[in-house]
Amino acid sequence: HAADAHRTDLMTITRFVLNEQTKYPESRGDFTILLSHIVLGCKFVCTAVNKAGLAKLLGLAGETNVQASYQKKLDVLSNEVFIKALVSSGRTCILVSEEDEEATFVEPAKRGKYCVVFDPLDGSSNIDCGVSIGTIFGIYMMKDAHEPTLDDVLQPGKNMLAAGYCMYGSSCTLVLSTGKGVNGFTLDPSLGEFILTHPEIKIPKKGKIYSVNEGNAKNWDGPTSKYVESCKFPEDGSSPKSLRYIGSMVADVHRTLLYGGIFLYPADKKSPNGKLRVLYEVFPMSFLMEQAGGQAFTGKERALDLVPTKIHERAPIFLGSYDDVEEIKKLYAAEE
Ligand code: AHM
Ligand code: MG
Repeated sequence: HAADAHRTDLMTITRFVLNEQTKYPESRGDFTILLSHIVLGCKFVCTAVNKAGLAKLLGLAGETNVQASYQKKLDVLSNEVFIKALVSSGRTCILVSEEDEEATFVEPAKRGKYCVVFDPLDGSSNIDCGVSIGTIFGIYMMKDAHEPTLDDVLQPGKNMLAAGYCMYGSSCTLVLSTGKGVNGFTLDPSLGEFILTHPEIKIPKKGKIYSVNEGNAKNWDGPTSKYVESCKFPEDGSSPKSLRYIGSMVADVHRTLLYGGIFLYPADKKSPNGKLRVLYEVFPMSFLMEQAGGQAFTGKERALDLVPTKIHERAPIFLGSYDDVEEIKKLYAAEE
């Protein structure tokens, strides 16, 4: 349609968040400003990821990160981009990044009331082969104007004010929740704007896909093994589930959110707390899942109830469609 080609009445992410925030009379635009800085970081990283193959940005940066895995140049760059974007927003006071062993306390002159926890570029094993990777973030608010301490970020996930991720895939997609449902925005490269393309995302109540690194099966516990077995050999006569596993949490969770099913990174004998990080991987994704009508469970409790004691703490995670997570909860309950 000719008229569509000239549509200018687009719901950009800034317009969307402004609309949401103006419903609060006390809102002074701080959250919108913070988010616009996060969005800028995502656009920057998106461009860098797209150019990486050409610009020879790929490869080892010559440093090892706190997780002792090799840090790629794009990881380093993305971390710098987000730290700078967040500090310069003037709205943050504590930043926790997967790439930095210590939290960053913003200097008083640039301080604001928000704490941001993030993984600037997740899916490190997929960087060099052009498979989807992403940024994950969660936002807490300081309760009052005290001197910031680590306790301000060591809060249960249910206290998050907002969470989201940006996926650098076949398109650049930003999925966000400010606690009133989940919305998805796609970057229009010609405009440089994220446009609302997936309003009010709801995860299907039950799905047909399971997503897990089955290479770890040898070391799984009973409930996880039983669950995955039941995905392949269902006892109720239903069809087996399909397996999809990318190995990029953002991409695996994004598919789970849109198509339904379950994503799991369970505990195993070698990693009793699983692999994924509570603050900037487990919490933001669990927040989004619940906001979309799904569930997130650690094998012991509702994921968002967990109270972290260290900023880089790990936890097992089972998240996705309500009914599918309910199954795994039953199996863990039966163990007790
Ligand atoms: P990373 O932070 O080193 O990228 O690791 C996190 C990633 C997640 O994106 C993904 O869900 C998981 O690791 C995959 O782990 P595995 O390769 O053990 O299956
Ligand atoms: Mg990560």
